[in-house]
Amino acid sequence: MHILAEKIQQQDMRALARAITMIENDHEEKLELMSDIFSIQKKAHHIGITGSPGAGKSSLINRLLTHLRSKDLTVAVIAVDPTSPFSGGSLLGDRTRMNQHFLDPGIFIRSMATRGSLGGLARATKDTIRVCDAYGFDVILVETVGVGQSELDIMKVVDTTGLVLTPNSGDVLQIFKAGIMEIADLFVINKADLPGVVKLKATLEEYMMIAQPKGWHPLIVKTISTENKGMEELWQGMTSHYDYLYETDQGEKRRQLQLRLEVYELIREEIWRDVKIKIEKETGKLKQLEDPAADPYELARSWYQGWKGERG
Ligand SMILES: Nc1nc2c(ncn2[C@@H]2O[C@H](COP(=O)(O)OP(=O)(O)O)[C@@H](O)[C@H]2O)c(=O)[nH]1
Ligand SMILES: [Mg+2]
Repeated sequence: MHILAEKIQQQDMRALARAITMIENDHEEKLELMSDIFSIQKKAHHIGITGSPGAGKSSLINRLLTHLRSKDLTVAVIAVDPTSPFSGGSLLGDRTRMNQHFLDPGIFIRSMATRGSLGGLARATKDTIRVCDAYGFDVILVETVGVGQSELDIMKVVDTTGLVLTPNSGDVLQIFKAGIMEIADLFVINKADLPGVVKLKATLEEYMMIAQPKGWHPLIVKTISTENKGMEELWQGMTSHYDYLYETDQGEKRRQLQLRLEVYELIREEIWRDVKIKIEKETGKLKQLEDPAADPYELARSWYQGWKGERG
């Protein structure tokens, strides 16, 4: 077994941090490490927290973190929001509280580096979740801004997704259009101290009437992060979703679907690498680009057919 995997299993936090850096940098030992990491039994409840910038995700996570620690649960937080790195300080609330978190061995907080492509970030985040899992955390919280495909990709690997909305923000329509509504297992109305809560709740209920979700019916929870209110209700909602997943066959179905998508993703990477190498080795093909009338559709078709033909 890779030395880092061994150390992570023994709950060495520095090894955990080093492994994540290795993932971010696409280190040559990454696949070997990940394979060993994968073989370690997982047990964490993976929770995604998504929503527009400013909805209060970081504040909420900070409060939830404290709440979970009071229940003696260990927690890893992975922040994928490039606009609000946890290391920035202010986002974890006041400095005292932040320091308190950093001194606690039951907490691990990491912002994913924003370098690399967005797809790369999603991939790196999935691997980071796995490494935290191998370490043995009870709960893994992932913060992402719900804006694009890469966030949706990340949300596919968690058990429970909480979508954070705020009253009177006009978020809902945008989120609805982006297809993010459908991934919510839990609607969190944060900033419930502001006016418009009743209306937002009615809008969400209306949405569910139209969408008619099968099986799990998303819960609506109200929170006020700034006043530390609603955390127990939020946690209850999250655990009841988790219980639903594993008391029915939904959890197992979800696991298999995620695994399938991941295998597809890895195959896609492999095939593409193979095709690209072949094409670029054949100078004749690249020469075709010099033709001013070169048609990308035709070229793609014939180059791909050529690659397939060669494989017989
Ligand atoms: N009034 C009110 N403000 C909040 C609440 N939760 C967070 N905020 C504020 O909203 C702003 C954005 O919060 P932040 O956690 O950084 O949002 P994020 O971008 O979603 O992570 C900060 O100024 C918070 O203090 C809340 O429950 N009520
Ligand atoms: Mg944030």
